[in-house]
Amino acid sequence: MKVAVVGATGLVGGVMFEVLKEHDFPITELVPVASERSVGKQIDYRGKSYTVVSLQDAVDARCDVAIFSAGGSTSLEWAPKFAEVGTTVIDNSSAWRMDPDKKLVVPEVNADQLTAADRIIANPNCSTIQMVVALAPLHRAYGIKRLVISTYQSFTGTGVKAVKQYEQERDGQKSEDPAYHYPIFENCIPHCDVFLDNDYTKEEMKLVHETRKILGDDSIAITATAVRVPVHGGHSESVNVEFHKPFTLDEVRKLLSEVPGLVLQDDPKTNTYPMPLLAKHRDEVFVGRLRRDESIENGLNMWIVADNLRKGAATNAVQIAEYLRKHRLVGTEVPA
Ligand code: 2RA
Repeated sequence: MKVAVVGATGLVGGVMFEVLKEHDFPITELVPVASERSVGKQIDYRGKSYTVVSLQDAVDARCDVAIFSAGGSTSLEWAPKFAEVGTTVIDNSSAWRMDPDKKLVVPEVNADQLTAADRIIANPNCSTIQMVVALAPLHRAYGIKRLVISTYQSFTGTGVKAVKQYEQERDGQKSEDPAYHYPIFENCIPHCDVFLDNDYTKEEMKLVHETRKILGDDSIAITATAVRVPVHGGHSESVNVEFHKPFTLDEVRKLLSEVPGLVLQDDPKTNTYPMPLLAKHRDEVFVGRLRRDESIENGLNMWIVADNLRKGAATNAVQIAEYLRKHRLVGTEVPA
C-alpha cells in the first residue's frame, strides 16, 4: 500500500513510523511529507532512506492512505485535496472531528461505521481515545448517565516545544521558547490548549463532545478538568461514571477483560494499578483502581492510562488503516 505520513518530522510522526514498522503494515511505497523547510530531508524507514516531499507532491503521488499529524490548519486545507485524488486521509488534528459528515473512530469501539466512501476519517483526541476504549462496553451494558473526568496529561501531548521546555527546566536552564505560560518541571498546569468563553479549555470540551459522538449518545452528562503534568510516558485519567443501570464489579471486570487492546491492572493487595511508567511505548489502554462510588447509586471510579503518542495518536491511526485494508475500504472506487 502507498502510504503518506504528513507531519513526518514531528513527535507523533516519528512514533507513526515506529508503529507502522512494529505492526508490519504492508507499505509498498512510503511518502514522508513535511513543511517546505523540511522538504529534501531524509527519513530512514526499515533500512531504506526516503526523501521528505511537499504536500502538493504527496497529493500528486495519489497514495492509498495519508496519515496526518500536522495540525488543524494544514489538515483543513490539504485533506480535501488528498481525498479528491482518491487518497483516504486519517487525520490526528481536531479539524474534522466534529464535522457531522466525518467519522470519529476508535477501532475497538466504532470502526464498523467506516465505508469506502469515507475519504477523510478523524482520529479522536488522545485523552478521548483511551477513555472510550474502557467506557464503550460499560455504556452498552449499563448506559452512562454522567461522567466526571480529571486528566493528568503528559507534556509530550503538546509536542517538541514542550519537551524542550521540560528538559531545559529539568537541567536548571531557562527555557528560551517555552510552550507553556508557566514552568512545567515540578509543576502541574490546569490549562491544556486554550480557554473558551465558558471558562473550560478546548481540551476539556473535546472530552465532552468527542465522547458523545463516539458513543453515539448526546444525553451523557460530562464535565472535565484537564491538567498538564511533568510526566513523559502517557496520559492518566481519573473517571467517575454514573450509570443508568445497576452493575457489579465482577461484571465490570469481566466486560473490560474482553476488550481487545485493554489491559486490566487492578489489585490493591499487590499495589497493582496503571502508571505512565508502565504504559510508555505500549499500544494498549490500561485500566485499574476500579471501585464503587459509594456516594451515589450505580457509581464507578476508574483510573485509565495510555501512551498518548501511541494509542492516543499514532497507534489508533494505524489501527484505522489496518481496519480499512482488512475490509478492502481503501484504494477502491467509491461505490455509486
Ligand atoms: C494534548 N491532547 O495532550 C492534546 C494534543 N494531542 O496536548
